[in-house]
Order: sequence, then C-alpha cells, then structure tokens
Amino acid sequence: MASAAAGENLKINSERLWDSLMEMAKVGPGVAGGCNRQTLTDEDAEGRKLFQKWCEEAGMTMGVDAMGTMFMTREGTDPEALPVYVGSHLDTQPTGGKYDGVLGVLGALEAVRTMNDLGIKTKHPIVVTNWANEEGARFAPAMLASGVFAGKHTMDYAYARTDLEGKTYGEELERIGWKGNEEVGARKMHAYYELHIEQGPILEAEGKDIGVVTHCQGLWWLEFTLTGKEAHTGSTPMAMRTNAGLAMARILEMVQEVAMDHQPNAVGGVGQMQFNPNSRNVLPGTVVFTVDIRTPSIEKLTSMRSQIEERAAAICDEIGVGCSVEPVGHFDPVTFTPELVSNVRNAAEKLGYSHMDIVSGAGHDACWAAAVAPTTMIMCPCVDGLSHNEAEDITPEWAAAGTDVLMHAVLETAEIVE
Ligand code: HGY
Ligand code: MN
Ligand code: MN
Repeated sequence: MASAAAGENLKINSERLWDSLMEMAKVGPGVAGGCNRQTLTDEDAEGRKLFQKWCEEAGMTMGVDAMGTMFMTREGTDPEALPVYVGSHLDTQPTGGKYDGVLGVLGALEAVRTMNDLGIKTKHPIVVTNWANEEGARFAPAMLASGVFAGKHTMDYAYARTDLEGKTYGEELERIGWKGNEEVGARKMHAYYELHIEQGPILEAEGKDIGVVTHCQGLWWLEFTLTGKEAHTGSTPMAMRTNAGLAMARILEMVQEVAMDHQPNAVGGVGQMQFNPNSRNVLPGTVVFTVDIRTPSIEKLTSMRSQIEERAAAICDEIGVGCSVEPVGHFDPVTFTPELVSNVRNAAEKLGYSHMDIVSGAGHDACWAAAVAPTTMIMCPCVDGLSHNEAEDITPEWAAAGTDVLMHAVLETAEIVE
C-alpha cells in the first residue's frame, strides 16, 4: 500500500480503538462500570499480557525495565535514530475509570496499527510505552516508575514503597512476573508524547475537541502522622482527651482555607486517611493522612506548603497532639517543549479539530519525561470533567480526535520516510 504523504489528513480506525478500550476495560472491572486494575495486582498483570499480545500482533517487540515499565518498539528506517516514545499508563485507581491512562496507551497502539495499515515508514523508531505505577494509589508516590526513569527516585526507594498491607513494590513486581531486565532510565528518547483525558471540566465547557497542553501544575503530597492518646470514647472526660482525630479535622478545614486563600488556580485536599486502632469506641492513637496540594505557580506551591505545615503544628500544639510530616510526592510545575506543543496545535488545525491551550491539573508520566527529553501532551474532554470515579466517560469521537492528533504529531517528529 502506498505510504501516505505527511500532509494527508490521515485518520485512525476509531472503531478498532474503541473496541480495544472496551476490551481492556473488562480486565479488572470495577463495581460500577469503571475499573479496579491497581498496579502490580493480578488484574494489572492480565492487562499487561493483553497489551503485549496486541502490540506483538502489530509487529512490535517488547522490552521491560526493572520497574516493570513496558516498551513496545516499532522499528524505524534509521537504526541510529533515537526513538519517539508515546504512551501513558494502564494501572487504575481502585474506583477508576476506563480511560484515565488507558486512552494514552491504546491510542498510541492505534496510531501504530494505522501506520501499519497505511504502510507508513518513519526514520525514528516509535516506542509505545506503558509506565508502571502512574497512579500512586497503592504505592505512593504517583508516577513512581517514570520518576525512577528520570532519575528523581532511586530503585531502592521505589522497591521499598509499601501498600496498606505492608507489601513492597519490589516483592509485588516479582510476584506478578513483570520485573524486567533493562536498567531503568538507560533508554534515551528523541521525544515523548502523551495523550490523556483532561480529568477536568474545561474542554467540555468550552466545546473544544483537543487540549494543547502547554504546562502541568506542580504538586506536593504531604503525609501527616498525628499522635494522640488511645482512650475510651465513652468514659474519658472531654478535658482529659488527646484527640488526634480532632486535630485531623481542624487540619483538613485549614487546608481548604489555605487553598481558597491562594486562588485562582490552586487546589488542596485529602483523599486517604487511616485511624489507628480504627475502633468505634477508641479515640485514635495515630491518624495518618496525605494532603494533596497543587498549583501552576511555584511561588504559591511553596507558600501553601509552608502555611499548611506551620498551621498544622500550631493546631496540634493547642490540642497536645504529636505531629510529623513527610513529603511523599512532589514535582515542580512543568513547561512542555514549545516545538512539540506547536506540532500538536498544527495537527489539530490541519485535521480541523477545535482546540485550546490548557494547563494539566492532574500529574502525568509526561511530567517526569519532560525532565529527560522534549515532551508534551494532548488532551481530550471527559464528561462533566469527572475522573478518578467509575462514572468517568468520554465519547468515541473525542477518543478518535485525540488519537488522530497524537498520530500526526508523532509522525511529524518521527519523520515519515517516502
Ligand atoms: O495524581 C495525579 O494527578 C495522577 O492521577 N496520578
Ligand atoms: Mn492518568
Ligand atoms: Mn489517574
């Protein structure tokens, strides 16, 4: 089949893409229509095998690194040329959606499938990538494997991360049989592209098909451990209590206040908390929770963190509760590579898709890829901006538009060979 000229408005096979998304969604199903395919679980292993099968059917060869990240290579014509990497993640939140991360991985696969259909050759190889443990839901921090790849975390730190049952990343990676032999970060990238659902309301509200992602907001995950005194919730007089639960409640309220004081474009909240001993009639001895704060402004990020830590210490002093804080996740605001951002914008223009520049609210593996290679992202809308919820939803048209733009931007960088 004649290879297509770069200028032609090539389109991917949207039915095939949608079928693959629906097929992958059956692996590690949730209880309300979404997915529970948490990293390094048996469900994750099953999803990896399905992805490997599809990629090998598309003529790609697999490499796996020691963090379990999967690299599926489509050869280029110039073996000396560094590859263009394109991907995202297949792991999900415990009550995740069908598209967060998955669209980026299977969209990249669909782009390769379409290149195969059209007999397109590229100078640079193309590597479709499934980053391990993007979510950080089971093993904090988020984007752990891409963080090791970018030299932000050591392998020892990563392997020692534990889930709520005390299992370590290293043990679980061995158990599911996906510990690869490649040195993490040894691969060099010519460029990295990532397609992702927006996970926010802007594109849908503005009626835009494509988000041209120029930046990603920065983040701190601050894990607080508050130490109170276990005591009977019934017979202990109020004046005699050292109540870590009360301190936690006041800190949560304060985090909300600090985030609102830093508007616009700042967020703060808590998603995970453990009471110990977590018994209905025992005041907690310890309360452990992680504060998640984010903003595109490095000044605001620094200011929010210091205000929250100072005010939390004062709250705990007043109640007589011990307070320790450990940062368990961080990246500064990211600026993506202008040349690649232009490729995305030009592709959307050429294909006739409405588009707007956008800053990513969520963190992505692209945030760490940007530390080691020219990098950018493409976003598609999601219904009501909802994500990290089993009701997460997109339309086949949004999925196809995002994947069309991804393919064109990748081809621009990978250079079609006539
Ligand atoms: O936390 C995040 O932003 C991403 O979903 N891991
Ligand atoms: Mn994601
Ligand atoms: Mn996510």
